[in-house]
Parts: sequence; structure tokens; C-alpha cells
Amino acid sequence: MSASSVAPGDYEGIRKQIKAVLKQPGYDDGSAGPIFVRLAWHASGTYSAKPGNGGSNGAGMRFAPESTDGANAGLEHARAFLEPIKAANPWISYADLWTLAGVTAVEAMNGPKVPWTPGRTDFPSEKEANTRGDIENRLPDAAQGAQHIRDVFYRMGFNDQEIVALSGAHNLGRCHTDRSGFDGQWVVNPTRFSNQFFKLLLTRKWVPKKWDGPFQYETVVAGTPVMALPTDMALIEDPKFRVWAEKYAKDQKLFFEHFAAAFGKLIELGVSRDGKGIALVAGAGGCPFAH
Ligand code: ZEM
Repeated sequence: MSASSVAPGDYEGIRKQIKAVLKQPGYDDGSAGPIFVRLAWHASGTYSAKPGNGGSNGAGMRFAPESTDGANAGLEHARAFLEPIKAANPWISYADLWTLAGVTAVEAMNGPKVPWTPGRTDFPSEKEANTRGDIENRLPDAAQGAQHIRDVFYRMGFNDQEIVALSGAHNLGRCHTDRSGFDGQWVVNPTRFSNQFFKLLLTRKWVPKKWDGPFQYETVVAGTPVMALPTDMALIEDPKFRVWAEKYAKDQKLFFEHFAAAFGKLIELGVSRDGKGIALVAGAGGCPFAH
């Protein structure tokens, strides 16, 4: 798939290029949309408010240890789908491209418009990426429960409401046995954003899947087998999380509003821009067209 060049700073043009690579016949459910959302999330979810490192700025996932972190298994597909766009438009940083791909995908899959601001820069090499300090083991583990979810998301600066809203992203995509070890999709149509994930969690009879793989729940919806992770189940088992899961199951508009705000906040974590709107990272010379 070849991509075209657009003028430096033409982010609408880049959005069009991203939309053009969303359709991926032969890959998963025919769409790169869900994995773009996961790429934006994992690029950002390494953030820690204290000591104030990690996050999407710098695009550290191009280098070890982020690129080889087991939690990021499979995201090389997302990065590869976007590579022709970067090659044709070297002026955009990977950090901006990955986060823009996530928000463009959400919108293209029937979801809300998520606020997005450019200005992220890239670490020139692994050496600079690793001046950030230790950002390993910061992404959540699906086998755990509510306490772990809070530990991870409070560290980033989110509250219970934002945690539940963000978790609604599991309306999209699927688990792969060769990536996380878990298997299957959460909803019947995994490439259309909606509040179906919350509805199913609250209304279906979930049973442990009988298999050799990691513990997960399953049920069947209109002939389609769907799944839930232990962390998904924590969203209805924990009383404080459940309040929000119930609100979002009833009101898709509210879910979309809260998701857009929380996802917009997620991709901004740790991105601090100068007067020109540039968020410099160690070793980066800044954005060429801004000078
Ligand atoms: Zn996910 N996620 N996630 N997530 N996620 C997977 C897939 C996707 C957790 C998790 O362990 C997993 C958020 C929060 C959390 C997406 C978006 C967002 C998979 C399956 C796992 C195991 C990976 C695989 O095998 O390919 C946990 C424990 C979370 C919090 C407690 C948040 C927040 C997200 C975005 C806002 C998406 C879109 C997918 C589907 C990816 C795909 O390839 O289809």
C-alpha cells in the first residue's frame, strides 16, 4: 500500500492517509482500526505522574525495552501498517502519527471525535529513549483485578470514572493467543465502536472458558462466541467501577463523551510543549517545519 505526501503540518491530509490504510483485507476482522487504538494506548500508557516519565512523546516503542515488552506483542503490525505514511511524510513524528492513528480509527469506527494536538517529537535513537529511566512493566495485566487496575491507572492520574470509560475500548478488536495468550473478541461487531461491551458484561451469563489457556470468561451472543478478561469482569464486580459500567451501558452518548475526554487525556500524558507547540524529548532537534 503506497501513501501520498501531504504538505508539512497538513494533519487532515494525514488523517485521510490513515483512513486509507484502515481497511486491511486478510488481517483480523479486515481492519487495522482496533490495533491502531491499542498502539496509541500502549504508546501512552507507560506514563507515570511520579516521577513524570513515560507516555507517547518520543515514540519509544521503536526501541527495546518497549518494542520487546511482551505487553506490546502484535503492535508491530500496527506500526508496519503506518510505515508507508511515515515514509511518504517524514515531517510527522512517529509519536504524533501513532496517536493520530488511534483517534482517527476511533472516529472512523463510529466512535466519538477525540481531541488531538500535534507537537510530539521522537527520540533519535535507543540511547536517548533510555534516558527516560525505567518505564518497564507499567502496562496492566489482564489476569488481575480491581486493585491492580487502580494501581496502574491512578499512577497515570486517572480516576475510577475515567478507568471505566477507557476500558470501553474493549468494544473494539480481539485477543490473540499468540500475543497475550487470551482468545476472542468482546462483542459481536469488533470494528464498530459502541457501548455493547458494557451491555454484554452486565446482562449475559458469563462462564469460565474450558481450555488450556489463561483464565478468561466466555458466553455466546446470537451465535457468536464472545469473551471477557478477568480485568473486564472487575469493572462490574467492583462496586465503584460498576456504577460507571451501568451508566455507560444505559447511555452510549455519555460513554462516548467520557471516552473521548479520557482517551484525549491519555495521549497527552507527559507531552509538554514549548511556546511553539513543540514537545521536545532528549536528543530531538525539534520539528523542522516549525523553525
Ligand atoms: Zn486492552 N487489551 N487492556 N485496552 N485493548 C487487549 C486488546 C485491546 C488490557 C489488556 O490486557 C488487553 C485498554 C485497557 C486494557 C484495546 C484498547 C485498550 C488484549 C488482547 C489484552 C490482553 C491483546 C492481544 O492478544 O492481541 C488490560 C488489562 C487493560 C486495562 C485494565 C485501554 C485503556 C484501551 C484503549 C483506550 C484494544 C483496541 C484492543 C484490541 C487490539 C486488537 O488487536 O484487536
